[in-house]
Amino acid sequence: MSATVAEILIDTLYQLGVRQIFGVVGDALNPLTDAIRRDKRIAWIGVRHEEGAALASFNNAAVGTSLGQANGIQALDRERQVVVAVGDGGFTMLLGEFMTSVEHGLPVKVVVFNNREWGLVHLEMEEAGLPAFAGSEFPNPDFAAFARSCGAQGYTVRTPEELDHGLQQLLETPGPAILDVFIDPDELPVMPHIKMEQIWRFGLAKVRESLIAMRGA
Ligand SMILES: Cc1ncc(C[n+]2csc(CCOP(=O)(O)OP(=O)(O)O)c2C)c(N)n1
Ligand SMILES: [Mg+2]
Repeated sequence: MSATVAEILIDTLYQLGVRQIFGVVGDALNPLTDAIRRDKRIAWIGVRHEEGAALASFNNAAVGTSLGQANGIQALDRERQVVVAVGDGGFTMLLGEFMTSVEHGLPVKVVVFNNREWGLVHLEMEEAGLPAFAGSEFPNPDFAAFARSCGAQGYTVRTPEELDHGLQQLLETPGPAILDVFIDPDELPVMPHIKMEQIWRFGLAKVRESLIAMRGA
């Protein structure tokens, strides 16, 4: 019997290393969940809504969950200050959660590491010897202006010298607040284990990126 699209998809996901899928589906995706149930190699973990999926999968290093978690923690104990350190990509995945902080008067403080890119993904491409794709970079809104438009406070730091003052302003704000910290996109994250092979491929990717830049492609 020939395979269905859902079965091929599940097999491909399994080959790519996927072992759990968190989600909520409407009827249109029933064939997919049915294929997961029959296949048994991948576990289906049903949740009530998309944000729940992002939260439930935190043990798989899901980005985008931190402000939702911070709101929950701050609601449990309003006396202790909750500070969120979050990448710009992860933060913009669930930006609306900041309005939840405002609505419920949760005084969370958000420090956004603004490098205008999916930095780790960019590095992973280069580690594989590939020039980073254009799609790994993105424009951002003005996070401080966004905070103010929500009825909260927002501050911006563009140089290392401004950081201390920015953090002080942030922590002295009584309600929810965002500190938008501009980071050099070329700064490399410190990885726990680095193999010689990765260094070699990273160099190769940099040479390829230079050649592409010279060609103007
Ligand atoms: C929900 C989810 N989608 C995609 C990924 C893959 N991923 C791992 S790191 C990363 C980049 C995060 O970008 P950002 O938050 O801007 O942090 P940066 O690496 O730039 O510091 C992505 C997309 C993930 N871990 N979780
Ligand atoms: Mg980033």
